[in-house]
Amino acid sequence: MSLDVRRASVGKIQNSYRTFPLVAITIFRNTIFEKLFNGSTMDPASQTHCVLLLDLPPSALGGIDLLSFTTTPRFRGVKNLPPGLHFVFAASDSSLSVRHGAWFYVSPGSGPPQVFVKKWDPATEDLLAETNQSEVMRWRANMGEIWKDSLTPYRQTVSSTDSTEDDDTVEESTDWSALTSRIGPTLLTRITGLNPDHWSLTSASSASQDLETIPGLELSNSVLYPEKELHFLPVDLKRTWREGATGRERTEAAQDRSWALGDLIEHHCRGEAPREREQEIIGELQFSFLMVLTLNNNSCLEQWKRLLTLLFTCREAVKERTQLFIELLKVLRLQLSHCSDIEAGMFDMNEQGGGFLRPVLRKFRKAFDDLDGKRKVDLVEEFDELQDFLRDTYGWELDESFVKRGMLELEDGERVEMDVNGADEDDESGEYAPQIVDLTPEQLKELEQNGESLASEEEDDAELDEMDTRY
Ligand SMILES: *[C@@H]1O[C@H](CO)[C@@H](O)[C@H](O)[C@H]1NC(C)=O
Ligand SMILES: CC(=O)N[C@H]1CO[C@H](CO)[C@@H](O)[C@@H]1O
Repeated sequence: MSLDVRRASVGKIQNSYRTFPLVAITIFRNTIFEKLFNGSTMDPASQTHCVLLLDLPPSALGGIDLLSFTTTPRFRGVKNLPPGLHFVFAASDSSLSVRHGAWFYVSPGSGPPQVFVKKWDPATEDLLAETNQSEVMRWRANMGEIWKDSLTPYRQTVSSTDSTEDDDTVEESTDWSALTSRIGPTLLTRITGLNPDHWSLTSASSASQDLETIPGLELSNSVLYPEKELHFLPVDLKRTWREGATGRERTEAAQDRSWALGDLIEHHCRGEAPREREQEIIGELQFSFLMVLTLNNNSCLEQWKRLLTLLFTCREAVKERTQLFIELLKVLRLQLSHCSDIEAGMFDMNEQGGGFLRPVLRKFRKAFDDLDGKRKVDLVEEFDELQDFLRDTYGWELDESFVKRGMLELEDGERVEMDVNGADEDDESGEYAPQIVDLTPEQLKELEQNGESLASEEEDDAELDEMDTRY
């Protein structure tokens, strides 16, 4: 008894996130036998884990994990879900309308098939979990009615061999597991609130950090759905030193953000073990990336950028947490391999200069100078793979094989010549970027002779404040 699943348009599927993805799934019966069996009670043994997406308007956008599609009137959900974490999302149509999604977790093991029931509320245009247990029981009991014709098998790619009969092939994407490897219940609950199996958010969910920076956000359509606040790790690139730090400590913490990273890991991540807390940083990076990819949410994009900027401007931490950074480089490479198709601008990769990422990566490369031994070898290897990928895909050069020199004008008008490799980086990494130049001993001396004792520790507070405005 096969289910014939056809797509009206598959041309765009590889680029499913570039324009709004359009894969029409047309499900229809193709044999007389299916007509006979349709509606009969199904053999429970043939049932698999599934998620129902009910009450969607006609031609809605539906999606699960990395695949999205336009639904047909008959569509009721997705079956054959592999165990693990999944993300379903929907929107009233496949244009620019606000998307709603929810994370849920299919437990492994040999228990009975799990059924997740989500329904579209037309009044609020929101995707809700069905909380009425009698409703859930009713859907469970009547699964046979919709199983064949209205549930589409889980898949992550569209293969051309679709017409092969009978096996409802599960094409598992290993990428999805890799892209979610560090996302877990603790993280989802921290960010979206305690709502197991329906950790939800929408395109327009915002983080408090962004309320000032995204124009028009506070005016958004929050009458229908009061916006849910996302509880991201509080990355503040403008203050990366401890409370009460002054002078040199601040200056150093602005150049090497390891203190700020450590503070997030120790005081804001919720994992039990230290290693778990570190991995939560990666988890949040994965979460925010996927929420940009599937929902186009801007707050998540901002958090993704903030986290990467923070991580890649650490030096000391690279020594202490080498494993974390090796994993970071791996995860980033995989993410970047998925973002090239997203609609223009979202990830800025092809922008001249590579957006925010290229300069911070270049800077990061320099942190390896302080390392030695095996961890350096491992880190360099991972970095080189990322570098090769970026060169092949985007034509980026991260190597700095030449040293640029230029004149730097000091506050009193004095001009000194120095390396300006850092200069273009700082231009590009935005308003938070510290204006840092590495002085050679000669230059330091010269500065001191000119009465500008930048490195001196006796600066008084007035001078300090002045300095801070530059960081
Ligand atoms: C739950 O659903 C049943 C029908 O399936 C209905 O009779 C009942 O009123 C619902 N309960 C609530 C609290 O909505
Ligand atoms: C497509 C879409 O709805 N994008 C929204 C993502 O979230 C930001 C704010 O966080 C909104 O401004 C966008 O409209």
